[in-house]
Amino acid sequence: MSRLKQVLEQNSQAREKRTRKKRTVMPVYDIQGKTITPEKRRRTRRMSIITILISMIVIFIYAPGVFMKDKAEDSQDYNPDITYDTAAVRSSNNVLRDNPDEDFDGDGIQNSEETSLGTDPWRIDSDQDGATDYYEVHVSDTDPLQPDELLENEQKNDDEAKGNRLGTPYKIGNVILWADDYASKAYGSVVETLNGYRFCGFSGYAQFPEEEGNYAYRVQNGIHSLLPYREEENVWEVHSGDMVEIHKEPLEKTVAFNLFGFTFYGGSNWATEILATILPDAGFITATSMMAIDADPDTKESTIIDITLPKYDPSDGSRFMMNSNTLNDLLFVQEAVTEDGNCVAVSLFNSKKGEYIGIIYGLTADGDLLVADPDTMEPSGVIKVTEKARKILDESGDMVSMEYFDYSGFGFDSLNGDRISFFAATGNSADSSLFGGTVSKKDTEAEADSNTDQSPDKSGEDSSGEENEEIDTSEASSDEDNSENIDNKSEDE
Ligand SMILES: [Ca+2]
Ligand SMILES: [Ca+2]
Ligand SMILES: [Ca+2]
Repeated sequence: MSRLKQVLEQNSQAREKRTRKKRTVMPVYDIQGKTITPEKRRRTRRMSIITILISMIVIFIYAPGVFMKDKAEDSQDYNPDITYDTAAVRSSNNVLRDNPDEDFDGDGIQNSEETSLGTDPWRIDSDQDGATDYYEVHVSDTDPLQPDELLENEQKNDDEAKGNRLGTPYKIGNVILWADDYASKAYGSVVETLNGYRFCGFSGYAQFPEEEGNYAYRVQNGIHSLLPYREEENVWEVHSGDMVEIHKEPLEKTVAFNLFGFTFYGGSNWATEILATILPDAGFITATSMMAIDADPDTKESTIIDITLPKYDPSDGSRFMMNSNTLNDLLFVQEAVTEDGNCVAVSLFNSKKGEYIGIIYGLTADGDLLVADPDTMEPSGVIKVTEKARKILDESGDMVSMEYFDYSGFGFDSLNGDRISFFAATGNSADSSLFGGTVSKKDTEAEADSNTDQSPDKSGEDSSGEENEEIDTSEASSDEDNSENIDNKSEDE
């Protein structure tokens, strides 16, 4: 054996020893002190790979939805690049100064007095606490610029005097209500809209006129869902902000699937409903439970007419004398456009920014106002309108429901106190003098018959649903009596 051979052999033996040593299983312990075998280690590795894969799939399915939702919210905040007429701030102030004896908001307080009080001459309730400026200054002797809890106390006292309880049903318009709490009862209201009812600040139970139908749906982002129903009392559970539609027949259900932009619909059954529950509503792979009518939104159409310029004098300050935000004003504009084919001039005003004048030439399917610019006569944006109602203590101390609309668009927002004024129209049917002169509609709330003092909260031993039908509606029909008290002026909110 040569020396070389010997060395090579020794080397290979040593290598083998090293490998053998390496292969020796050294016991490995986990945190609990249990041995981890190689099989277990492999299993753990497989499990973590599967976990990572599943997480990636989950992220892939659900994460885009979060991102897309944010994007959708952003795009709603439509704010086109327009210029404001800042000179209008002075014009508006001049109009106020030159008309000290007028009462622009019709709250019973003259402009000059509003100026010295510091209250808003275009708003009947400057501090938005539900008590009109007149009531606070002349009746309750409270601060019209500091929110007070007058309404809630008034409601409690009123209930006490009449022997009513929180759960006593009452009526607003033709809807019978059972409030969940005194805040709902004192401040909440319901307004009838183009397609149904919107609940504002009210949470509780509602009963709708039977002739309208027996199925109440909440509509949220264009999707209908049946409201929770209490059969014993024949009432529907509603929450503040709910938009409710009444249907005569139950709506047909469907599940909308979307795979990478390809949409298809599956009939509603247990399997599709489970998928709709598991899968997100936005992303690359989605499943959304909806009603068949939600699947084709083309049923509602927008109204668009030729853009024509109404005759008006920009130097005429009369548009600064009003804040035409009542539902009657809105209905008047909608009719002028849809029925008479007339364009309507609108002024949006903010006491710091100034004014933007637009020409309303159409309505979206949802009733929002399509606006064109008077300089270019080209579409410039949309004024989004929302019908609202809230309770107020009017100048005579009556608690009434006031119907109005909120608006936003072109950087203006009624929630910031910005005004809106429809002040001119094309055609003969809509004379500019008609605008702002519409009487505010106030639905009188009627106390329901005290026999029906049965809250749906206390699961009924007897059927109050039948009793509800006995509610005397004669009190509710006093709308007209009430509106006579109202000055022939547009009112804020
Ligand atoms: Ca006033
Ligand atoms: Ca007030
Ligand atoms: Ca106040």
